[in-house]
Amino acid sequence: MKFYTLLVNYPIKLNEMKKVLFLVFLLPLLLSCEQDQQPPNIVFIMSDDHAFQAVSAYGHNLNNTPNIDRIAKEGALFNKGFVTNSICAPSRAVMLTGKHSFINGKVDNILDFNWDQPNFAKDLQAAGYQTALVGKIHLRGLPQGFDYSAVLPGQGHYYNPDFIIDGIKERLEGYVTTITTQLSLDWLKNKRDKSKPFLLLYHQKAPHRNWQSEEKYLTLFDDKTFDPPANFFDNYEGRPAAAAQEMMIAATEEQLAVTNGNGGHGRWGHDFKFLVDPFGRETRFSKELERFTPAQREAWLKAYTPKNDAMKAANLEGKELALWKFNRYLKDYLRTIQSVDDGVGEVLNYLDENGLTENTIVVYTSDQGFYLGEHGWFDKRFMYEESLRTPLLMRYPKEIKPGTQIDQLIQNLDFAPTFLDYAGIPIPEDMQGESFRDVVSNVNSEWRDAIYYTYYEYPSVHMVKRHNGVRTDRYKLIHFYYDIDVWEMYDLEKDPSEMKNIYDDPAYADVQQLMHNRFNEMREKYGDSDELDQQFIERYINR
Ligand code: SGN
Ligand code: CA
Repeated sequence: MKFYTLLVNYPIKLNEMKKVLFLVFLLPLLLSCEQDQQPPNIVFIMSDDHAFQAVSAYGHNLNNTPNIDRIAKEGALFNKGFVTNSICAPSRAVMLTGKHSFINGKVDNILDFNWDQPNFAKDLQAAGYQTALVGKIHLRGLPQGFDYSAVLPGQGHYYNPDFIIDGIKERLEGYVTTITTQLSLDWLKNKRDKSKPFLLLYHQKAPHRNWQSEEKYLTLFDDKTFDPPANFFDNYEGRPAAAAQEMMIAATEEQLAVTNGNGGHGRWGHDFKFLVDPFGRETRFSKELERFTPAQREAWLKAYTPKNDAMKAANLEGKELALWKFNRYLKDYLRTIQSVDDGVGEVLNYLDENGLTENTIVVYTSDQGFYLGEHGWFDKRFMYEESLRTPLLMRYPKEIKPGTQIDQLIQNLDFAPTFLDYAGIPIPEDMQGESFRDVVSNVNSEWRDAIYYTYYEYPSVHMVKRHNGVRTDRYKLIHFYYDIDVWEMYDLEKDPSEMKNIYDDPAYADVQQLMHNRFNEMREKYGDSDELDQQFIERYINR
């Protein structure tokens, strides 16, 4: 306010009008300079199950995400952003605590998360930040570390979702992605103390299964036919754990009949949106439509009925049927992303319009990657590339040059220490991630050369076996255990789609030894062990 006082009192012979002009044009500038001296604000945008293949900045030509892309255009695009455990709630627990699943205790979607432990939002809050969490968090209990929280219970619903707002549940009418954006903007505009720096976790449910799109996008991509990835018809040779999964887009009727419990492979009702399947069997999808308002239901049926009728009339079989299912899945999935991208645009606009762009770190990422037909799959969980890797884009004009590309191995473990670093808060010694602040500013090229991975939720929906492993820039070693004892190794340079398990290939004997060493080093470094694996098996069985 020093400048303001100076201006008002300065004894120059300006008439009142000129003085007003100075105040109108100069004051906001000076105030924004003062704001720039504050620690940076943080908008951490996370969507659920958003594959990097479906962010146009990565160049896969499936869809257009101009608003998400803008973050990388004006900042950095990470080509090697990974998770430590490719499943929702554990990923969020890692993001909050900066610790691996086996240390923070939230190893799967089922066991409880202990909110009493430290997390970076608590640290920022204690340092004077205004903090908010809006959308999906998938961790039971009242979120700790937030001045305001509006979260979906569990997975949440696409249409007319319940939200738990500061601990009180209420049903809101409308589409979940839009509502999550509105609640976030409302907090930014009306609910925070604007004299303080802020942290907003803006976390979308979309594009999580079962991919219900907003009314205005129900027919987007209707005129397109997508080709599946080259390994869509994978036969899983040499990879028994991959063969045992239940997450096929185009499972046969026989495979669907033996699916283990609820969920599993792509289903006619829930996933492909048929009220009556092509064999004349009623699905349970009509139950899901009961949540819709009459107008939402009408829009939905108007869009899907002709498409479903045409599909039935075509009597598709075999490969053609598989490709039809692939297209139905991919289009619904991409439609939900369009609304996510719209919301990102609205939040970026808010920052622009309020002079906040310069001093705000914006991150866009997902809780894990996702299969868009690679190996014939949807879902995630495996340590194979498409679910291990996430989209990761980041903008902070003060430190990151526009158009930066980052090829270092970054993990979701690194978010907590990175945010604390930017905020000027000491990073707790027991956090296991590293701040990548210098990496993204191209200041420091020293960085890790391998990442460690664990996955625990088995037996469960999708039947992905327990495994852990290590990935370097070029190689990946995976160990599947519990009811199987299988090692896999991949040369990502020669075989980026991980079709050939080279673990027993004599030509790679040296690499195998090196990777085993790396694996053991990693387990030791982070404090993981066979005993811990066994403990988590017992906890799971006795839950
Ligand atoms: C639900 C989904 C699964 C998904 C898990 C975990 N089935 O169970 O397909 O793998 O969530 O997803 S659904 O029929 O409910 O859609 S996660 O992202 O929350 O980990
Ligand atoms: Ca998820």
